[in-house]
Amino acid sequence: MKCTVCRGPAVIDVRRHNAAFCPDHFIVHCRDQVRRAITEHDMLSPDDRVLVAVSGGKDSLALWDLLAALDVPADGLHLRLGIGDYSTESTRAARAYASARGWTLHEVDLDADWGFTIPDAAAATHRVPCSACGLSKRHLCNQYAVEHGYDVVATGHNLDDEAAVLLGNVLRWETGYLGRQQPVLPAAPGFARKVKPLVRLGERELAAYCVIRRIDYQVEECPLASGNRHLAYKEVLNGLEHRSPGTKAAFVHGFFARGQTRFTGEDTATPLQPCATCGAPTPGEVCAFCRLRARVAERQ
Ligand code: Q46
Ligand code: ZN
Ligand code: ZN
Repeated sequence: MKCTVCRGPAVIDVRRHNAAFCPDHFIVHCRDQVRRAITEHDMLSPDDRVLVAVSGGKDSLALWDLLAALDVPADGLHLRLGIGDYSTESTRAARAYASARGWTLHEVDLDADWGFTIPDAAAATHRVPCSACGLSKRHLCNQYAVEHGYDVVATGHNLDDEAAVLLGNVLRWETGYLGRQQPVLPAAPGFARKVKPLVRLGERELAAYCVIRRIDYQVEECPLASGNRHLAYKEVLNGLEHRSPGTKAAFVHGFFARGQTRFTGEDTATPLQPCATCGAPTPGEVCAFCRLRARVAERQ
């Protein structure tokens, strides 16, 4: 296998681009894909203060690295979720990465700062842990950004994540979620802009990127992920991609280009007002995060 660019020995093939790359040209490919995503979707302006959500996994650390390579300075925010050894190791990887580069990593500790962990929340809600976890992550990242003057929150959602979420939303015709599934969610009162600069890179590419760049990331999967439907959707999509390379990218980028706008406005039925407890914008009287906190507190 030879590098499509320089004909030197290739270390990875990217079938959907009908290409293979040596380490140096693979890094160039990853940077090009991120630059293209940022430009195509108008994700960032030069003066933006950017906050990267840093879990300590491959996607978020690669994202931070790629943004720096593209001259987008960003601080990190790590949320400590209290998921046993998995969280301890994730925090270690995130801190080690930031301190080796002298970059700023902020932390929010769900247990110390908010009085509960994700396993506590799952037990109190009797639902899969990922619902309480996703809700908490969205709320806390946005709150941190708004309170500390960041314009943008960048997350490490990659092409595989977006394809799996899109398939789930289509299978259930979740029109409200489809209306909000965008590579950029614009800022609104009480909300920082949300961007996903990795939407043009797959999971396998991001793992290879970290190996080539010698980024030490948390390799374990979250032990609470097993109830997550997206794992099954990823398996199905991997099967389709194997038979027909480019399927995932066509599905996701075709949706962004031609499908998504048909669903905008589907979720704006209720006007937002400040949460009575924390002030975050919410359609109800109390926001979902504060309701979650109250449920966990009741049980404790
Ligand atoms: S950390 Fe949280 Fe993920 Fe674990 S509980 Fe689910 S959402 S799987 S990215
Ligand atoms: Zn090359
Ligand atoms: Zn609230």
